[in-house]
This record gives sequence, C-alpha cells and structure tokens, in this order.
Amino acid sequence: ETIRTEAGDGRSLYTGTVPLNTTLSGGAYQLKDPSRGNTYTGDAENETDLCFLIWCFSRAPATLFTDADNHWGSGTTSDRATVAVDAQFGTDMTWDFYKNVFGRIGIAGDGKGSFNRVHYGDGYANAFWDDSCFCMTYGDGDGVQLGPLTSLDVAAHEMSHGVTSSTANLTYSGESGGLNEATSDIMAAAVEFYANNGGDVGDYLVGEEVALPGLGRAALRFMDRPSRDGNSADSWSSSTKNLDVHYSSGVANHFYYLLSEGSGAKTINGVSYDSPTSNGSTITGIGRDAATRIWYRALTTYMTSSTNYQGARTATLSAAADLYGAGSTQYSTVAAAWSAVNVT
Ligand code: ASN
Ligand code: ZN
Repeated sequence: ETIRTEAGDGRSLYTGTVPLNTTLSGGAYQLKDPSRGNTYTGDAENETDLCFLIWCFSRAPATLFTDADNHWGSGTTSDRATVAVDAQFGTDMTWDFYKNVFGRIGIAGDGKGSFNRVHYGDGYANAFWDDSCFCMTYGDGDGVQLGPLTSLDVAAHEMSHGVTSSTANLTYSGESGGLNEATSDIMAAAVEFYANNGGDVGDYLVGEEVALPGLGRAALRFMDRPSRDGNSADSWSSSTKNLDVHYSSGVANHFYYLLSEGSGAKTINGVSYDSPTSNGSTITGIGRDAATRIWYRALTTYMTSSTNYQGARTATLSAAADLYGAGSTQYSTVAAAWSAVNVT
C-alpha cells in the first residue's frame, strides 16, 4: 500500500491555523507526517505510566490522533486535538529548521522522525525529550503558572536536547549542563524566528506563550538579560557551575543574544530588550543567522561531553574561524561577546 502525504490544517492553541501533513489510512486521517520521517502525535490520556495502555516492551506509545476531515483542533483547550496541533507543528518547524538551515535530517541526523505525546499526567507543568523512546512528552500545565507546554519554543527546546545528545552530548550538570540547556534555548529562539508564524513571531524569550499570570513574569527565561527571571546568571563566575542548569545557561544565552543583536536597548518584532555587558564594552551584533551557525558548528564539531564555559569560548572561536575566517568581524565579535559575559 502506498502512503500518500495528505495536506490538512489545524487550529493550534498558540500560533493560529497551521498547515499539517497527515496520513490517510482506512478512511481516517492520522496525525502522522510521511514527509517528515513519519513523526506523529498521540494522546497520553492523562496517564504517566503509559505501558499498560498497549504493551510494555520498552515504553508504550500514546494513542495516535485521528480525524475525519483533516481539519484538526478548535484552537481552544475544549478539545484534546488542539494541543496536538501545536506539538505536531512544533515538530514540523524544528524538523524543517534543522534540515533547511543545517542539512540535518531528523533529530539524530539519520532521517528518523520522533513522536509526541500530549496530555501527559494531570496538571503536569513540564515537557521533556527522552532519548530512549526518541519522543517528546508534554504536560497540560498547572493552569496557574503555566498553560499547556506545547508552544513552538518549548517544542524546539526539548527536541534540541535530542540533537545535543547525538552530537556533543554535553553532560547535564555543572557548566556543561548549562551549555546543554543554553543550546536548547538558543535553538528554540532560532526555530521561532525561522517559523515566523502568525501570533508567535520570533523572540529571545523562552516560554512566553505558556506563561500564565500566576508565574509573575512574562516568560520562563530572558536571553537579553537572563537575571530578569530572578535566578539566571548574566555572566560567568567561579560559582556558575553550582547553579541549576536552567540558570547557569544564562551565561551562554546572554552571549548568544549579544553576538546576534549587540548590547543596549533594542525592539525586535515588538518585544523590547536591554542587554548589558559585564565589562562595560559595547557590542555590535553579527546577526542571528551567523550566530546560530557558529553555535551549531561549535556544538557538532568541537564541543564534547565535558566542555565548560572556557571550552565553549574556544569551540565557538574555532567554528567562527572555519565559517568566516580568523580575521573576520564574526570571529572578533565572538571573542568580544564572551568577554562581555566574563568568559575571557
Ligand atoms: N523541561 C525541562 C528541560 O528541558 C525538562 C528536562 O528535561 N530537564 O530543561
Ligand atoms: Zn531543557
């Protein structure tokens, strides 16, 4: 039987109506995309132990979403398919970004699609990538601080953990853990700008769509000045390694913002930023595209599981030299942006 890719669409929770490629099987459409490695989205049915639902050789899949007319979701949480639309679209954009920008096909670079399970647990306020199932899991949030975790930047953040696992494999603790987390935030911002979609255009905020008033701030993390979240580091110190990895990531997130956009105040897509430097320098950014290419090359060519902040400086300088030359503005700005976050 030949599997055809069917063109459908979905009403998402966070990003308007989006195109979706699906599969027609036995008269029903499946939320499964043959054009992107058969990546699919299923319903975890509010369970956390999913094994019993079907079988349990390793980790049971969720129940694949199906639809009669290939128009998915309502755009509100009143139906279970809406957040599945967000999750599937997030996977689509992340797939397209890595493929079209870096020539990387799939999270592991082998053409294999991952899958998503949504509605995991009850009030679960997180999302995570799991290498062992090659899958993404999304909670619906607690409804007070966080809504469903299915925004595009969260999707791209989590799937980029899979990219890191299959490349530098940065150990998830200490400074390497901060670099692992920052890689996910950096790629999440890059995917959001790449998708440039409807109401969710690109920004240097992480999780602004999922943040509810009860969180008390506009986003989970802020790359222009990471300390805006009350916990993250703006620049490196000898105690950076002792921070939670979601806070030690601030040093590299800040580096990436400075490298892309430069220091000082700036408004991009209607969002205002004000990025300081720790050494009083003024940085002129080299643009997001070059900054992202430098980070990706450093991640996939020079970083290893034990790379620390000093090593990240060296790795990104090597990457900038490869891509733009050791005498380039890009190279000297990498050096200046690291110095501006006290990685000297
Ligand atoms: N959402 C968290 C993160 O990706 C969960 C985790 O895997 N640590 O950082
Ligand atoms: Zn993460």
